[in-house]
Amino acid sequence: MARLRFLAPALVAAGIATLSAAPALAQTKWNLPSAYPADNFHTENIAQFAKDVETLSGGKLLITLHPNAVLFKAPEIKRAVATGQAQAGEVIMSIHENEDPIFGVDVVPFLATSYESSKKLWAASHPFVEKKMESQGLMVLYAVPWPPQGIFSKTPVTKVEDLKGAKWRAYNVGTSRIGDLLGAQSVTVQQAELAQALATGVVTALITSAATGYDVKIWESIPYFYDVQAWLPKNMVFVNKAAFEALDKPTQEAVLKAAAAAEERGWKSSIEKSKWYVDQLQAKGMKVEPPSAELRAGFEKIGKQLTADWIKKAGPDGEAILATFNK
Ligand code: PCA
Repeated sequence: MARLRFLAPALVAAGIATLSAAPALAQTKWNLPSAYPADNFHTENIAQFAKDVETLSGGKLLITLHPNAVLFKAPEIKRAVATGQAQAGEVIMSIHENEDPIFGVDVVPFLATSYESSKKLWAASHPFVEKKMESQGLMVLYAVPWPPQGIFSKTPVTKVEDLKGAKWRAYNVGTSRIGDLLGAQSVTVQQAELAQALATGVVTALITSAATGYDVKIWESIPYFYDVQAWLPKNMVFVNKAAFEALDKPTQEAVLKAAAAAEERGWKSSIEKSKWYVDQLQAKGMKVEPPSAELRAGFEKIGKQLTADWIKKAGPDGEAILATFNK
């Protein structure tokens, strides 16, 4: 009896919800898991994308964004979308380099270190990434780069040898391998767990953007930042292909139009905010410096090794991308 009494209001509420939500037109709802905080520039851009889709589709497609890896952890998002547990998602492309070298094209050290060259590299590699995603039942909507990657460290770094023995945080295969080549102890930690890993001393050095440094309040445990500008990794927003194809034509067009706008807006805000993020680190009292010539040369040497490895792994596709990129 007590249980019935407990259930009754819930049932009534559910009934009301069903009635009031009865759509005037067929409405589709998508979930979009992402792995970064709600106020990160990538995430804000996705939120705007979702709004645009709602407006452009006349309310026919509603996308709910789930930031901060609450729905799925970063490494799980792509599979969740491929298997239809979510309809769309966002992930850092290079997290999947272990599946296919093509996903690591934008983290080849010193290959594309400016926004301009990153754009060129994306244009050259987009068709190959798209082909791979399609083979997994996915479709790329757009991609946006993080600001250039630099070194954060608990202790001063004037040469690569200073990072020997560091507890080196990695976010993909490439950064983990860099840790190995540095003689550091690599530990893979995604951003959602990074603040804690820093606070507990599990991590003492890492390579990432000033944006992520800012997002995790890195100045609370790390005092040094060296603006190496080694590469600009991209996040991509993608969708389950079958879910996309189930939409009517005008709604599909609304998604594509909103995606094209999101790509443009995202690159613009990454560029505009990249300096702002570095300034914030400085304002919080961090020592922000360009790398010394020796540090830069050391990283370039490691970069050469990783570039050679990537070219070997990526085979003819990699060669084709580099040929277009170098034109
Ligand atoms: N931030 C993400 C990936 C690259 C970046 O700049 C991170 O550190 O997890």
